[in-house]
Amino acid sequence: MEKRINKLREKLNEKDIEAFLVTKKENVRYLSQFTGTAGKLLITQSDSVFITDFRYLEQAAEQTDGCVIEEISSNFIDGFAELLKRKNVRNLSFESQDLNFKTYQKFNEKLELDSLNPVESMVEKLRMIKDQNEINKIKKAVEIADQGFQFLLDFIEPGKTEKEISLELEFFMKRKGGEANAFDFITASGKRGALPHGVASTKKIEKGDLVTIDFGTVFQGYHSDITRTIAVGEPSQKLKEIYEIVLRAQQKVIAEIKAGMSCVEADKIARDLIAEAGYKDNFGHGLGHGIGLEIHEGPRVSYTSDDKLKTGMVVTDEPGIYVSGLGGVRIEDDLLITEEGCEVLNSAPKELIIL
Ligand SMILES: [Mn+2]
Repeated sequence: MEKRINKLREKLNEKDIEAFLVTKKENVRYLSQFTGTAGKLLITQSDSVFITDFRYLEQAAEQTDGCVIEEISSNFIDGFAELLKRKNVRNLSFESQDLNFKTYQKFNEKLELDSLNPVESMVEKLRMIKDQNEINKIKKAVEIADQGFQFLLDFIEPGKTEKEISLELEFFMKRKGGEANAFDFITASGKRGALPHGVASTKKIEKGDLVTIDFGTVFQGYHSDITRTIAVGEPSQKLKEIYEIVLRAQQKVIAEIKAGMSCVEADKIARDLIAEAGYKDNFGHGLGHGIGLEIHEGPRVSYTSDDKLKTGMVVTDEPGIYVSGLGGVRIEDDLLITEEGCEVLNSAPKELIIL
């Protein structure tokens, strides 16, 4: 973990940051390995201090390495003011996307600093590139999700509700070692398939429906994210056509995506193909996003992104076509970006399956 903290320290140096308070749970976990809920990290040029309360002292001692543990139990702000004084910190930077306004006001009032400075996405930028240890955890989360898809093929049938499907899928993946749902699963069947984020409802699966299931699990903190669309009974010609277009777009991305490409270019691979097929206005979201300790993290793979793809990023490839009143199709895999291209982490089948 010291390696990660040292990398962060280099960034702090570049930006002349004297002391940095990390409060976002996933960032604290990334830098310290601490999995509890109450922990903060104070990083200065010479110190890495892990701050927690009495409930987590033992866990912090067990999980963290490379940091000094500091207990602040009763009154955080007074204890923190004292710690900063002891470390001679005069200028403190904080994570502007995480620290709430009330806490900021308190810091302003009580810390007696020369300056209090907002910093954006500093640790998140480091987190975009995964090391081997992180890739292994994502792979395990993906493997469990792929098994979940096989389970669905046996489970889905007309008459079952979308909610029932989501619930049984959750139970199955947790039994396989998933520790939590990566997000509220989307199970959208028939016309509801036109809702890109249609969470499972009480609608029953009917013959002729396409069913889009977007789900994932968490393994040792790391997320997987997969979408498959399957047919229950013979779908209409139009839905079959849409399926083939989405599949071609999804596979074209796999064939062409690689390190060095901008995220806008990657998005364009799928977007152009879908537009040429006549569905330009039916693909309203970006191609994908990074996954890791969070289900949505950098880079953003979309037509408005400033990010660039680099080796070691793990991103989703999830084009879709949604037609109001008819239904929709989305197909999603998780990709590890490499020098020459990408490694597809999922192995669940993608040809149209008709149950
Ligand atoms: Mn996704």
